[in-house]
Amino acid sequence: MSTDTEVELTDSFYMIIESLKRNGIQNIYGIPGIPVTALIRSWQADGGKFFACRHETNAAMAAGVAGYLTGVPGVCLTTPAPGFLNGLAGAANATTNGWPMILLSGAAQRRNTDLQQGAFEEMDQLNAARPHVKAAYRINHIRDIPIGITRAVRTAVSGRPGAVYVDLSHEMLTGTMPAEEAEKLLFTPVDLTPKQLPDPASIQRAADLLKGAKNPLILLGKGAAYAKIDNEIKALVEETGIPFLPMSMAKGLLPDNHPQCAGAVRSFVLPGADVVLIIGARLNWLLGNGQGATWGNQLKKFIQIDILPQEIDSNVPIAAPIVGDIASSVAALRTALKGASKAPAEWLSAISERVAQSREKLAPRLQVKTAPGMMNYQNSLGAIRGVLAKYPNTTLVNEGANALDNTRMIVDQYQPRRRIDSGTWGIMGIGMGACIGSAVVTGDPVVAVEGDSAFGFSGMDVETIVRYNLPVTICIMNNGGIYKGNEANAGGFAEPAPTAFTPGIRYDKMIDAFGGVGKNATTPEELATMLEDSIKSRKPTLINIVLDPDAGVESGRISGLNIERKKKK
Ligand code: OXT
Ligand code: ADP
Ligand code: MG
Repeated sequence: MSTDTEVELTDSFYMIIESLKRNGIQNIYGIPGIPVTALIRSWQADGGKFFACRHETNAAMAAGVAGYLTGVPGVCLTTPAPGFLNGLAGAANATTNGWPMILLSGAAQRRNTDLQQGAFEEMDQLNAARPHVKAAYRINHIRDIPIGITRAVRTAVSGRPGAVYVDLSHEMLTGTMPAEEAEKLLFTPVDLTPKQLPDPASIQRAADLLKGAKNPLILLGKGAAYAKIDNEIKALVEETGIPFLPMSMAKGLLPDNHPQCAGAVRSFVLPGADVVLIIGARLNWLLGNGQGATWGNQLKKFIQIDILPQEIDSNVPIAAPIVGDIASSVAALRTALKGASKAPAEWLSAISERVAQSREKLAPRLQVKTAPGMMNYQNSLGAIRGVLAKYPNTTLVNEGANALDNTRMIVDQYQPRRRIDSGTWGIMGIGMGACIGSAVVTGDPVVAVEGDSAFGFSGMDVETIVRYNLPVTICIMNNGGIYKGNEANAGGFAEPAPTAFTPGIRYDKMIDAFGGVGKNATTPEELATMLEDSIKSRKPTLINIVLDPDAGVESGRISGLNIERKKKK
């Protein structure tokens, strides 16, 4: 008798599935194909959830968003070469946003790939991934699976979170080993996100600065939302009496209608503040890189809490850096500030007055009447705003240009981590993936407010939303194009302008075709009723919102970043 028949063997699929489970992974998003189809079937057979998407980028976006919302890396599984490359776009987005995720991909035989002999879907995926992820690892042997998967998970969640690529080599995927030995290799990791305590001296320096401030401001970023210390952040804000400004995805960490929220007067508080406490935000393009007109052309005294040391002084000098995790740093800062007097009342009342004015100015614009089929961003979003206020546990997914900027301004958020958007890169294409990821991990309703162009980047995954019966409502802000739908070809030719789509598209018919609910809204009243019905029903729904094709401006609020032609023809 040969040894093979005497020793019970196990295979790499078992080792991958067990290792993922021991790392807390319950869901995988992806697309099957050679060589991972059987792995996916085995995962499902074992009770794991698999969300089969229609494009790997959307699967990877779903995984990234799931990672952001839960703190457990979202996992995306792809086939080699193009499947992997599609997934890589979502992994790069997760890395850029600081979201934990893992991209697992099957790969062609290393023997042929390394000699460039032309294997099926041959590609040097490890090296292609490297610049776009926090780390890229390859598991070459079945014995390395438990360590390899845990290493990926620990890398994804520790420090500044990000995406990790794991190359599942063909040789490894076909491997077997004795079952008894395999069991000894499997393990559950201990303390995946240990505390990273700040230096007490850095806390004292920051507390002293804040105590001496006349016009202090707290800037909350999505790192603060990710830290999930919502009550402690609320306590810091309320104990100090310091006004706060949320970055886009930090909206709702404290409610937008909180008396200290300065969201409605951004261009007053950024130049007006003297000391700014940044919690989990980067001084990148979204904050004028910490300088210039955004800040009144003055260098502020910045206190910055971040887990990544090299984020400090990345754009401008930081007067009081605090390097540590947000939970430990905020706790230490609160202790150091005990007994300190509150922020000057004049500063807060000047802000409150302006916030009230700003909100009053906006209110009538949200009610304006327009002819049927000629809605604008303000009255359509006014309707959406009213409905969402009744369902604060809804996750809002948002992308576009005008569709993005107006929604951020008009729709208030009331709960933490309920807004997912184009993020740090300002990209289109997060839409349907973000809907899938957030619906899966929260179980709560999701409403996507999508520019009609933005929607096109991920639109086919509406079918996935219908197939898994996810409680998602997709609202398409249909102005017929990118920024506007009525631009003519600049040369006066008959072909369309680069920004214009086919007029009068009925996106609602798309979801009809898949068996979901399609609606066409021509007035704010219709829209409000359709949206509320849809949230209540939890049925996958798409509402085509018919806007005036002239509604919208070039590039929304960031038109200043455009480059105009220097020499006119
Ligand atoms: O204080 P001031 O006076 O300044 O006022 C501010 C607030 O105080 C006030 N406010 C309020 N007032 C009253 N009440 C309330 N509640 C309130 N809240 C706020 O409102 C203003 C604005 O507030 P905000 O937003 O805080 O302030 P501001 O100054 O705008 O903030 C600056 C920024 C930079 C932080 C902010 O603007 C921001 O976050 N911007 C993000 C911009 C972004 O990411 N844009 C997306 C990219 S645009 C472009 O690249 C597009 N592409 C190209 C492309 C991309 N991106 N990706 C890929 C993969 N391929 C191609 C494309 C194709 S957009 C696009 C499609 C566009 O077409 P669509 O059809 O999809 O969309 P439509 O435009 O709708 O047609
Ligand atoms: P926003 O886009 O909202 O301004 P960014 O993504 O630019 O936010 O910044 C988030 C910051 O938060 C990153 O610099 C990241 O390193 C930091 N961060 C994320 N999680 C933590 C944490 N738990 N503790 C400390 N810093 C964190
Ligand atoms: Mg549009």
